[in-house]
Amino acid sequence: MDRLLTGLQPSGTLTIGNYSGGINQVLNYQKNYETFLFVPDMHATTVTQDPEALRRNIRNAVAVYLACGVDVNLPNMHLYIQSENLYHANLSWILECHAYFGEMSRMHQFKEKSKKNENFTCGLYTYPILMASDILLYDAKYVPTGIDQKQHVELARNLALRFNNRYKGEYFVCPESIIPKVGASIKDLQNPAKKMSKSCENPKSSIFLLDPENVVRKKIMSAVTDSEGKIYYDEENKAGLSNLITIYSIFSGLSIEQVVAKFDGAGYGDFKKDLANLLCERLVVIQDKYNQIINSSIIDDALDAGREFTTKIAKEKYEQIRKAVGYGR
Ligand code: AQP
Repeated sequence: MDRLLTGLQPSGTLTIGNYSGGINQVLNYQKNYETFLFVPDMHATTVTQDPEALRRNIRNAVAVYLACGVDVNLPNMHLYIQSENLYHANLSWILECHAYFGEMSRMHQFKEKSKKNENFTCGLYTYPILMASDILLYDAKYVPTGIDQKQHVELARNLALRFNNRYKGEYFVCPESIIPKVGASIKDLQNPAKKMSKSCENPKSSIFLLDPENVVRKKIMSAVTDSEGKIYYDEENKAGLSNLITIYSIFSGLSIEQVVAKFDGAGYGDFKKDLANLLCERLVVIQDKYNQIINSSIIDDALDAGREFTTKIAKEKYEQIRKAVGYGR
């Protein structure tokens, strides 16, 4: 089985955007690939985190993965926490010494996120290299992500190629991103020029997977659209409405064309009401499961098994790389 790897940083409660770019893809692929699904808690500290909130968000993230349908009973599913495995940071250092300042300065996410805070950290600048380490440690061939992470997977690929060439061996597998055809970038409900994020400042901008029903309804009903009043898909000229159509498509399983056909002739108000009903129906199921799981031992059992399994693999890879570079005796 080829290996597939992805993670969602516990920098807040996961959104329907994270569901679309991350979790939903794992659900689609988990039976066909050896899946490495982790909680990148070290990535979350590239911006300031409250330690208690971070710890809570890590557990919440795992409970959400499971509640959405990630199946830890599959023998090919490995679920783990990044910081519990020291090899991620160790390999990251080696990769940092092979990454160029120029290429790192071109990372879109860094440019975006560093604008928000004058005192951004060095971690924010170098975290794509840690992400490369997360991927390369396990010889992952495929990395399902939203469009925002595509450039980081390309960096991982470039670092793998550069390392293999420099040390003349097939040390790393070159990874490829898998971007969903629909829902690669769910937009901010209040400003569809931006992507939806966990850390959006406006609470009406994002729908969180654990939002209560009444909150979901309000957010959908107040989502920005346009004044034309006609339902069709046009990302450029009708970004807000097209975003809602995309969300409908993801949560209904209908194609974009089928959603548009279903609401042919309807008004925005009716479409939004139907979308809110659909989302609430789906999220209630996830939230019920989440409530059953959050305090159960399933989480720790899965994470313990995942840590043990993945640490062995990571250690082996790290030792190979360390030797190739010339470290130690
Ligand atoms: N809006 C989005 N649409 C589709 N996919 C998305 N992803 C994130 N936002 C969207 C995908 O979700 C996975 C996990 O992302 P992450 O949490 O590791 O980092 P992120 O991309 O920085 O996500 P956020 O929500 O924007 O977090 P904050 O606010 O903390 O920066 C990835 O596959 C990502 O592509």
